[in-house]
Amino acid sequence: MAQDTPEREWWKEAVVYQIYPRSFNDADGDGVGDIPGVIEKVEYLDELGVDVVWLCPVYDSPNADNGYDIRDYRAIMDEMGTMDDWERLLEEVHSRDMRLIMDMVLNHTSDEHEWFLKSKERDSEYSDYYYWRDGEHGGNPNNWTSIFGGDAWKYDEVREQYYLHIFDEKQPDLNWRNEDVRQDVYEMLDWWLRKGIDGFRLDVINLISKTEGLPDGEPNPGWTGWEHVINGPRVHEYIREMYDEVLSNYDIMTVAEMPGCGVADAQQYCGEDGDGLNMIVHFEHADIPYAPGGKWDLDDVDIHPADLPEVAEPDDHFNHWDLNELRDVLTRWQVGLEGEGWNANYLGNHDHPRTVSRFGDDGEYREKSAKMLATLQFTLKGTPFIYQGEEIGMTNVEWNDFDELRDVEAIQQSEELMERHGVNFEAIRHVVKHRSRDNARTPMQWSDADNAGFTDGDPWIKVNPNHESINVAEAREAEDSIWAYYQDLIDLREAEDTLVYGEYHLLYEDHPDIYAYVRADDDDRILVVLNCFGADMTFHLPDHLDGSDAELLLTNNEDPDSVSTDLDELDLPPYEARVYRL
Ligand code: TEU
Repeated sequence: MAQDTPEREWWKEAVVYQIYPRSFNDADGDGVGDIPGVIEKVEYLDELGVDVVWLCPVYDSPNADNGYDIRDYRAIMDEMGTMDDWERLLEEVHSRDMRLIMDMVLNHTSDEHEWFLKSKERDSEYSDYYYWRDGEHGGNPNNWTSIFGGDAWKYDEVREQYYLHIFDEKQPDLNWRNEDVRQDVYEMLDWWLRKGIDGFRLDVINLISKTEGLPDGEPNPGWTGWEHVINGPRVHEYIREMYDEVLSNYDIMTVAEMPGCGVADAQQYCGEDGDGLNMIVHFEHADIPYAPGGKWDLDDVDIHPADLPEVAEPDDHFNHWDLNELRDVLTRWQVGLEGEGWNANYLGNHDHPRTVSRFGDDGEYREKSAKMLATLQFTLKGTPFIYQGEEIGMTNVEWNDFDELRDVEAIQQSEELMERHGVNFEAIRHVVKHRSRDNARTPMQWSDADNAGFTDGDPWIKVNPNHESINVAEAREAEDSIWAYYQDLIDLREAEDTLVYGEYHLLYEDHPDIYAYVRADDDDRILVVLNCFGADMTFHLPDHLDGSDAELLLTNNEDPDSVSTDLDELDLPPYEARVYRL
């Protein structure tokens, strides 16, 4: 692709690494990861080869939802360090030619935010900053439920009204219809941008406009009311305004997290003539292993006290996914945004169980399948996002006791499940194992030392016992580790423009095990072939492509030198990944 192609952007060429700071590295020994801990690891990130660090919330917060409940947008949470620490982090990142993007939560604040405290006192300036309503027939103003379980309304004794909270009751929704709210938000965003950051990851930003009148929703086993909250009537107007007034003034990257966003919506949010956002973190592939009502819709799971102790479901039940479904979703986004927008390619983050446990095999083929999944992520068109620990193939963990849970969603949903079915934790333990967000939040495994080298203190959440064999120190010793493979992938993407800008052409539309596609520019073709499961497969190059001069660019095969370039008939061992230049 020619150097002067107008669609070239640094954020398209970048590799992003997501840090959940609470679980990343603890420098002061209080058991909670912190900003000085991140600073200690900037060098590590540089060596891995990442370009952009996305820092999950570090703002002042009472931590009902680990920082996604912000009490003060302009201050750093005590546990995380100080603003000076944060400034130092920015410097450290920039001095290595990397960039920093901040996670920003604008749909809601903490109920301890000054705006909310004033709002509930009916302070004239702030009275209308949140959704306040009188009750209906002695109950909630409508039938909406919270994403975390339970009702979406809470009665406030001071104001004697109910307020809306789509997430936890400590996360009241901001009323974006109020222009003062919007102006305050924009000013705050500008304040951060003036500090020199390189962009934002915008939390649930497509939830900020609710249907006028807040009508009842269709009852839904997962989340009632979502159709009045997601992609609401004025959402494009608000985002466009935010872009025009603030974001467009800076050369930044904007990653918008959007549950319930389809590719047609995405074209509007981030397309050429869209609202100005760069890319969308959508949920269409991430939600595949879940029932229609979402990850905690468990009507299809047997939970009967009588079944104990045989209640444990085979792991397959929870992680079942169909390649056709995954390929359809990814292809829809690849094709739908071609020339129209840009994809954010992730498989896991802090809200989902671990990638290799969901989409790969975290037993026998852990290393091989983790590498295969990473190959998928890095060779699709879009910006790849690594979630901390993916680069060493971290896995889910057993949750043996209710008291081990830390995630507000896992706790609330488990309580609801136990109550609904009249069972104890033992009966739903297997559900939590495959659904809890805590799986992704166990501490980063730096070494085989106590607490995985994460902290000298008592970790705030349990450490996965498998850190004895799965850890960074070990991965960096071994030449063919997952870690080394990530480095290779990053190098490859940097070297091959076609992997960044080339078009995606799907091959093998409905093969149940093999996912294959070509990335193509005018004069270059790169073929990606992935055996997604644990059986041997054979791949045949379709007739319309010429594989006679194929050159192997990368493989996760244990013996790369033995790998064939005969694409007419290619034997693929379990979880094999191959990248060829045609
Ligand atoms: O997540 C939004 C969201 O809708 C889902 O991730 C949801 O929390 C869960 O996965 C449903 O099963 C964002 C943040 O990423 C998450 O950590 C926060 O808890 C949430 O918003 C509220 O701010």
